Amino acid sequence: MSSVSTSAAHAFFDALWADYIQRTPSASKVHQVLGEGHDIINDHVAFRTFNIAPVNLEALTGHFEDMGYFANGDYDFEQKKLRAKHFEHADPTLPKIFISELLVEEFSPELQSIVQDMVDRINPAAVKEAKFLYSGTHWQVSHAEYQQLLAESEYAAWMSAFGFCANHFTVSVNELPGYRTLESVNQKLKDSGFTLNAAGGEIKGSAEVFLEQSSTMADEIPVQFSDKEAVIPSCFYEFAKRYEIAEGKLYTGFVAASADKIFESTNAKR
Ligand code: OOG
Ligand code: NI
Repeated sequence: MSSVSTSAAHAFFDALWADYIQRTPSASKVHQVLGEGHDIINDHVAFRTFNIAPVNLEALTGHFEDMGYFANGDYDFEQKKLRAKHFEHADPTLPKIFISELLVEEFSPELQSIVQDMVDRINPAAVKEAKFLYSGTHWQVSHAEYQQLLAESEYAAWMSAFGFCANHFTVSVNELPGYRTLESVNQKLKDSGFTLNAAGGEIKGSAEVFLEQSSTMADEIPVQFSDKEAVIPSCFYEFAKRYEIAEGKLYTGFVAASADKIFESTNAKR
């Protein structure tokens, strides 16, 4: 690990966070409620993309490899038609990275054509800069196109509205002073007025799979479509508690069955 790549990584996450809180007003409130003046350590940050050039998963992961990250897990989501990978860094103060991509060819020709039109707007040279990862949309779809995508894939619709950005940051409950359990974190959040994602239960996973996760339902913010403005779900905050797989060694991977439900944090609340 070079200190050059580590300091570049810290600068990257500062910029990514500044972008994320613009569409996630509740993120700063999460820090106030849980942090009470302490720094919050993030377990991981998640990104979404499409499996088509020039923005497929492998095209984006080069930025993390440049920062010193290495790949350490592959995940498949058959029903949602997604695949994902996770990356880790030798510097424990840097968050893990979870990147998924939509398997576009498995959807209808109509969805494929809307997505291809979106991706065609991207300048391939822009993808080669790390700041592409928080560059947002490079296109504008109509509200009807958004609805059409939503009918087939909530993920595709979310991408059409928000593009490239941090989908969520994740509080590391292991490193959160004052809380021993994920239940107590969830209770504090609910008492403070947050709505948790209840898909598959508020707590996804267990000590048996070495990872417990929960998340807020995404904030809802106004988005300007090509024809009109509409209020839709943006980004959320996740909470993760990891368990030891060996003495003094926490599990560093993800759990596909739990992740499958975390994806639903950007569904509409009702
Ligand atoms: C990613 C959902 C999965 C996790 O920690 O399991 C995930 C997403 O919603 O893009 O973040
Ligand atoms: Ni996550």
